[in-house]
Parts: sequence; structure tokens; C-alpha cells
Amino acid sequence: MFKRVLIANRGEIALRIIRACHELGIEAVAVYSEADAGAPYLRMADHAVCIGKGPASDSYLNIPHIIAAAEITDADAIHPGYGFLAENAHFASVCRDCKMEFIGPSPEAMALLGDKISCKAMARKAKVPTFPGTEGAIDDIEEAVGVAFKIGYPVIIKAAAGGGGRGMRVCRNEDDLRAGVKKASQEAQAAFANGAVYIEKFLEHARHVEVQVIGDKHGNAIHLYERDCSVQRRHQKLIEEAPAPGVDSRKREDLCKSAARLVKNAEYSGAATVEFLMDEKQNFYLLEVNTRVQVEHPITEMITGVDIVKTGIRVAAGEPLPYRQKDITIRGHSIECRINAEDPKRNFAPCAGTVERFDPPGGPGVRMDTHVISGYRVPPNYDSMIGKLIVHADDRAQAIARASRALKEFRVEPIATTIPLHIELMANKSFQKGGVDIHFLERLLKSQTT
Ligand code: MV4
Repeated sequence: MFKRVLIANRGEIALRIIRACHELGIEAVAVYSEADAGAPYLRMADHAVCIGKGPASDSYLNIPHIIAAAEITDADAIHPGYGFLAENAHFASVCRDCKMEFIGPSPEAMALLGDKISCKAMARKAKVPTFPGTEGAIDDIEEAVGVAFKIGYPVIIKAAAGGGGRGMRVCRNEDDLRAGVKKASQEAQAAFANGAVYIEKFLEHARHVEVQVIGDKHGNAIHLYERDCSVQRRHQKLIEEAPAPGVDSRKREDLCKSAARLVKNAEYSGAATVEFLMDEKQNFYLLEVNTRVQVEHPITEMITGVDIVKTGIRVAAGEPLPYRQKDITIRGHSIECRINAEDPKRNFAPCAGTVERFDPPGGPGVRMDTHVISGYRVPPNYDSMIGKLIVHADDRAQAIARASRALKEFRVEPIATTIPLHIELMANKSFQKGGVDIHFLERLLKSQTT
């Protein structure tokens, strides 16, 4: 096992990883930017090293600074968390060159699944359902027009290097497509230094269902069942739940086994999430693979009892997965509410500043993953998430009641947060029925302003 792990991240996920390290008897090295200097969670680490100025490009995205911090503290591994460098295959290969274990997949597996064209090709080989569309990158517009004619409009243009909603364009007819392909490719080239784009059938109404998977370095890969993340705004998730409501048990097995097969075929080690869209008839289609631990991993931990962060560290150290698929069962229902320092009444404007009062909820079935305490100053430089409220209960209705109760206990002053919106959502009849689609929240917000 590692002796000392450097955490190349900040905030709640840095703290989550510090805790996992300590339970495994590993020392945790935190890094911080000048904007995070003095943050209370840094005291939980065994060492803390400043890696540069506030802008992420000077600190949490600065590979030489991070490697230098790992060298001077004699760390033997680096955990990237989520965001920042977590899905950067170049960073993973620099870690390898510097003899630091990157806690995540190999650069090769990351590149294979991170590129949406090679990922989709891999999925087809593994008999994982994908949307019909072009087989690879478009190099001839006439061929793309032919494919679109065959599959029918609407179609969507996606960038191989895109993801999380970046580099996409919906086309409702041939004119849209002809105009869109060139533009999309130019934009992708500028944004990702990779102009490869492809098209596939566009599904209008769907739910976002994703499967948690984890592989080891011995060729084993298992799934930890699925989450529904349909409640989102501008590709930012607000609420996630596990298991996904309204998925029958045969579909669930089919979906989850597909995801496990994909990462196993890719010889993937570490935690990953396989994202799908699911239609009204529970048909599912691959979207993309996230090659990292995700913000919403705790709800899967709550329903399976598996510590995903600790397991990810253990497999990175070369241990075989400590579970077989048959050991993994679902118990109860879990919901996560992302608490952002944003004002839902002012178009989700971020609210940096000092949190004078932070009184998180507690009691049965309540877990708070947060780095915030009273007196914490939210820096303006990074995303606005200040914590995650995670509840677990015997069934979905009780989980909603528990989330509602916990949200009403929660006091954050004086900055605005998403707590009032979450209280409203827990009381929403459509949400309570289950199975809302990816446009639900934006529709709801629009109806409130009119
Ligand atoms: C799609 C789609 C409909 N049809 N692909 C958005 C994020 C990226 N992961 C893929 N995305 C989508 N891909 C096809 N073929 C609709 C979306 C999409 C979406 C997906 C998941 C969650 C929220 C979304 C919001 C808008 C569009």
C-alpha cells in the first residue's frame, strides 16, 4: 500500500480523499492555491503545500507545480479527484514518467474511453447499445448527409474530444447539418485541439442514467448499479439518486452488465462512470464514459456499502478488487442534493464571500460531504459547490421525506444557496412520482418566471 498520497484537488473532494487515506493508514498531502490558503479542511491533511496563485491554471491545473509538490513531500501516488486534471491523459502519463502512481486508469485506457469516437467503437464491439450514426469521424459531408438521411432527423453533431455537453449541435434538417458540421469541427479544433466530429440520432426526451463501475489491474471489473441524474440545469446536476426510479430489475441487470463489460474490455482500472440516455420504454444508449470518481459517488456508496474512494486507492496500489459482482446488492434508496453558493432567484449567480453561519443537518440517514464550516470564505475562483447533502432511507418516498427534513434543518448565512430550490423540488409532485426527464428542471424554472 502507498505510504503518502498527494491530493491534486481542493474542497469537499480533497477532504473526502484525505478521510479515505487516513482510514487506509496512508498519509495525505494536500495542495492549495493562494485563494485557498488557510482553508480549514487543509488542517485535516498531514502536510499542505502551496502550489501557486488563485487561477486554476497557475495551481490545480499546473502539472509541474503539482509534480514538484509530490517530489518534495516524497509522495508515492497522486489522487486527482474530479475536474481539474482528473481526465487529462497527459497528466496521467507524466505521473507514470515521474514514478508516481496516478490513482485512476492508465493513460491508455483513459484516452481510449475519453475519446468519444474510440469509446463508441469499443462499445459496439462489447455489444453495449449506442445511438445509430456515423461509425467514426466525419471526413466527407456527403457521407454524413447520407447517414442522417438513413437514421432520420433530428441528429446531433458531437465532438470526439467534447463531453459534459460541450461541443454539441442539434440538427433538424439537412441544411442545419451541412452548416453545422464545418462549424462544429472548427469549434472543436479551437476548444480541444481535436476537430474530429461525428453524428448520431438525437433523442428528445430522455433520462440521464449512469452506472458506477470499478476495475482492477488483474482484469476484473464490476458495476455498483446505477444513478439517475436527470435533474440538471445547463449540464450541471442538482440532484442525483440511486437506484434510478422506474427501471425494472431485468433492464437494470442488462444496463449495469453492459457498463461493466465495456470497462472490462478496455482493461480499465479504477473507478469510472458509464453514462446513458434512457427513453420511456427503458431503451438505453451509451453517451460517454467519465474516467474518474464523480461528485455523486456517495449515493452509490450509501446503497451498496462500498467505499468507492478507498477501493479506488486499493486497486491503484495493485490489490485485486475486494468484491465480486455477486457480493454487490442494493439496500434502500439514496438522494444527493448539491448545495451551491448560487442564488436560484438571480439566475444562479454565484455568491462568493464569508459563510458566517454554517449549521449542517444531522440525524439518522444523513451524510454531509463538505469542507465548509462557520467562518469559511468561499473563494470566487472555483465552482460554487459548498457541500453535498446525502440521505439514505429504506425506500424512495422515505428518502425524499428525509432529504426534505434535513434541508429544512440546514442553516447557511448570509450567502444565498440552492437549499430553498431543493426544498421545493422535494415537494414537487412530478419529482415525487419519479422518472423526470433531463428537461424537467429548466421547464420548471421557466414556468416560474412567467
Ligand atoms: C445526447 C442527447 C440526445 N441524443 N445525445 C449532453 C451531455 C453529453 N453527455 C451528451 N448530452 C446529450 N447527448 C443524443 N444522441 C441529449 C444530451 C443532453 C443531455 C444528456 C444528459 C443530461 C442532460 C442533457 C441535457 C441536454 C442534452
